[in-house]
Amino acid sequence: MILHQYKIVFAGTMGAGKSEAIKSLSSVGVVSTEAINTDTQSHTKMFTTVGIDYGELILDDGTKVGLYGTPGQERFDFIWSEICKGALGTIILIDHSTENPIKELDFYLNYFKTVSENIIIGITHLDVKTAYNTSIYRDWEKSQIDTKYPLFFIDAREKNDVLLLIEALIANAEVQFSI
Ligand SMILES: Nc1nc2c(ncn2[C@@H]2O[C@H](COP(=O)(O)OP(=O)(O)OP(=O)(O)O)[C@@H](O)[C@H]2O)c(=O)[nH]1
Ligand SMILES: [Mg+2]
Repeated sequence: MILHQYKIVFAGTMGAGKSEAIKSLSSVGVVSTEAINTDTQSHTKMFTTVGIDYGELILDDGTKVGLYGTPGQERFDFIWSEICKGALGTIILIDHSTENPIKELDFYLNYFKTVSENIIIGITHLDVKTAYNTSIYRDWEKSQIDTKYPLFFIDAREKNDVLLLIEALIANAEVQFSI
């Protein structure tokens, strides 16, 4: 029996792993809106999300979680705010191997904190060799004055990593909104 039903949004940089995270978790076939990527300047990957991805996860306690993936490209930002309506919270995924991950993190966080009160951050692609090490996120956390956003290092291809983000988001909502 399903007692609760939640909606959770995946947002963040192009190629960070939003579609992959939903595929890793979903117990039903994912509705995907991927199309050939024409924005190869932003990312060289073959396909990119151009609408909304949808998947579903049933937690051990029977809670049904609707998983909604946003397109990473900024030209689709009109979809971002719509998708967040009625959501329990937003998971922002940032690809550590992009040119300037902190700039991307600030950009997505600044946008999504205006449409979502509950935000968790997941940094992906740590296995890819980059110019930065993970201390940039510790420094970034120290620079955050008002709100502290929980930040995790994950691999979007690993179900247990993505589950950790879902659990953290739900736990945060329990504290914030007594759900
Ligand atoms: N090496 C590595 N690859 C990852 C990781 N997380 C996800 N990927 C891969 O990154 C690629 C891009 O992932 P997607 O899920 O398509 O990215 P997206 O966030 O949906 O991107 P857009 O729809 O274009 O905004 C896929 O091939 C994933 O398997 C990670 O931590 N490490
Ligand atoms: Mg996608």
